[in-house]
Amino acid sequence: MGSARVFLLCCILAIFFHSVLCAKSRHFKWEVEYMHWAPDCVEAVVMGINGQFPGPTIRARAGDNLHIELTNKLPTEGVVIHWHGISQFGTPWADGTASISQCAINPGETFVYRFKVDKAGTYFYHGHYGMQRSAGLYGSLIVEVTDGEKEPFHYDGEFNLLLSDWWHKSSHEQEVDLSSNPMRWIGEPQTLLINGRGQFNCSLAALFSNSSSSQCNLRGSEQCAPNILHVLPNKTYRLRIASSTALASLNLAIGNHKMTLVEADGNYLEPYSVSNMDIYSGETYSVLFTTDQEGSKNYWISVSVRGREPNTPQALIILNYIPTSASNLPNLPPPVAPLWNDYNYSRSFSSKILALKGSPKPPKKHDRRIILLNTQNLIDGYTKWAINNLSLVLPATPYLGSIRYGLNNAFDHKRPPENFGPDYDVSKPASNQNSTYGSGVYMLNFNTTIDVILQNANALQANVSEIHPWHLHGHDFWVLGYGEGRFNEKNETQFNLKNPPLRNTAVIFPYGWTALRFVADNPGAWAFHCHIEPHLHMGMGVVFAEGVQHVKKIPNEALACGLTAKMLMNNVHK
Ligand SMILES: [Cu+2]
Repeated sequence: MGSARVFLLCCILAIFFHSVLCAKSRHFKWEVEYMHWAPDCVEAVVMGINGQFPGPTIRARAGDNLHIELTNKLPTEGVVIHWHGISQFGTPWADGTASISQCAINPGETFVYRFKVDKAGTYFYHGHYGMQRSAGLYGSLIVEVTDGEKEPFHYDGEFNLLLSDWWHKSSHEQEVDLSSNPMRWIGEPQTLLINGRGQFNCSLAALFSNSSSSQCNLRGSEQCAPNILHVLPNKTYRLRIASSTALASLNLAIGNHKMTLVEADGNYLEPYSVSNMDIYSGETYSVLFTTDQEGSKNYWISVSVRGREPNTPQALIILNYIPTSASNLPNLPPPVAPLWNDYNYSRSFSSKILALKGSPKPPKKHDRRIILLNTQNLIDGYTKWAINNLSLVLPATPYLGSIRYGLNNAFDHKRPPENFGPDYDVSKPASNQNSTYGSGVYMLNFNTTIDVILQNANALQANVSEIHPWHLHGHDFWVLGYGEGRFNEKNETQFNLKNPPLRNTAVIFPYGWTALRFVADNPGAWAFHCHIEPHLHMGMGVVFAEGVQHVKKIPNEALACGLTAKMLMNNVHK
């Protein structure tokens, strides 16, 4: 029987049984390579896929199986790709984290990522080795609801915006700068990119700006020409937004239009109407907007830096009302973001994000609570980030394989601390700023409920505490609450157990704490880390390992390095 007939039969059966039977396998052949590109009109070298930057957008339906055959065409370095927000239930080796879930794919070699996309939503993928995300290795992954199912909101059309930040210094040079003694900070990005496009040496809105930037004179065919969203009047559109920034926290607004948040990180939200929205690295959203403004005009969509003193111009694209010509620039100045350091605004925005009625609720009680203090430290003069005084260094043998096969010499099995000293003052630089390197592996009992309290603190410099968006692999967690100062067990009474949002990324605000809860029900070894690329690179992460004994046979290609490679060779020669 031909595959078309099998598929048809499956669909007929689905009418009687369940549409999941129609789940499709989707096959992709990708080659990762360096190429010349001008993301912000300045030519540079980017990491692209199949000659594209950003990488190709994947569209699938919930329940589909994806097969991505990834060939590494980088001449001299390994590569992996992480599927951000996908649970990888049953396929933890396909999570795409070098040294955690798999060995990096060597130059010239191919690795097949096989996994199921089980939940509709807005996702993205990106490199997770060294600073390859900063080099431009990212793209969109959109999962639509399965056939016959409906989203809990209506829209007439949709657009996708993948946000990132861009430096003119190469990611390799950035890496060396960050690893130097004394550390050389990478500084603020030169340009913000929307779908890989930005303008460095000109502005679309020079007319409205006080700076000396000249008006862009782009034909539209350039690699840096902005996207234009063409809309019809009196329709509702879904805007999918994902932030793959290496550093920048962002704020997005559509001139004259309100937006309603309806989805975050692949989970539905109680509709939340805003005039602008914050978005941190690692987060995704869907917002709805209605084209109810004067149709003879066009409008700006602006993306601005928040949370750090901005030194990067806004990114702008145009919302074009058909039939108005797209070349008519909006006649009002672009929307202005709230002040970069108005953290009350940021906290208020984040705390109003709540789960849609009927969403899964968190267990009422936790089995274990891990408190993670985030500090900036010096180790032998090198600037690092540390969690409970341990700065993460990744081992040569990926954790998943070494734990699964009981290779005890692959990393330091000493239990990392569950808390930090009662005398530690989070509002001041630490009196003893020394910390050590560690493996940061927390072994979680399978199917237990884990609370994580992320505790922010003062950095090395007095009166400085930064924003850190933390991302968990393999799970969504409930965000139970945010608070200021040092977390206290009494703060538990403030936890929202009624309608906390499920997310895979949550931010800690300066000097504050954020409380998360999740169930350790996904066998594997999962990274949990700050999504700011330089911070992770400087040690800001831990690993949660749970139910690893339930992990089925890990494909050999994921194990071909370190002690697991030795194990494979010994098995072959026995
Ligand atoms: Cu961080």
